[in-house]
Amino acid sequence: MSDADTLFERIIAREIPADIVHETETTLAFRDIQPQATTHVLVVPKKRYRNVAELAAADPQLLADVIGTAAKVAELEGLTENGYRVVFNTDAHAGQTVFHVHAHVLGGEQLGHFGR
Ligand code: IU
Repeated sequence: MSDADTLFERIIAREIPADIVHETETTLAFRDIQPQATTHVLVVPKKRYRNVAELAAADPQLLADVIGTAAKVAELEGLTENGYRVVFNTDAHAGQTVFHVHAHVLGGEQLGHFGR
């Protein structure tokens, strides 16, 4: 990938600290530094892809790993009874700011309807 490294490569490499919630061989889950819900955890594949479309096209198993880790995080955080949301912001109109694909796992309260 030609883009400069993102902060997430440095978190995966343990070069900068993060509040890690769960880790698998292929994924890492850590708390968002600016939480948008009572529980807000990011799940990243350790291998970098720009966004979820590129990940899906290149490595569907790794996408399944990311979703599986999101489900595990929901379980660990006590979100499964009342439900939760998994979001992949993809490029400009969605406000993607870090170009290392990540799933947002949001819950712990009643969430507003998404959109604008
Ligand atoms: P987005 O979907 O690309 O907009 O989400 C990026 C998220 O990464 C955003 O919610 C930030 O608060 C979060 N984040 C973080 O948790 N730790 C960091 O070091 C950086 C961003 I840079």
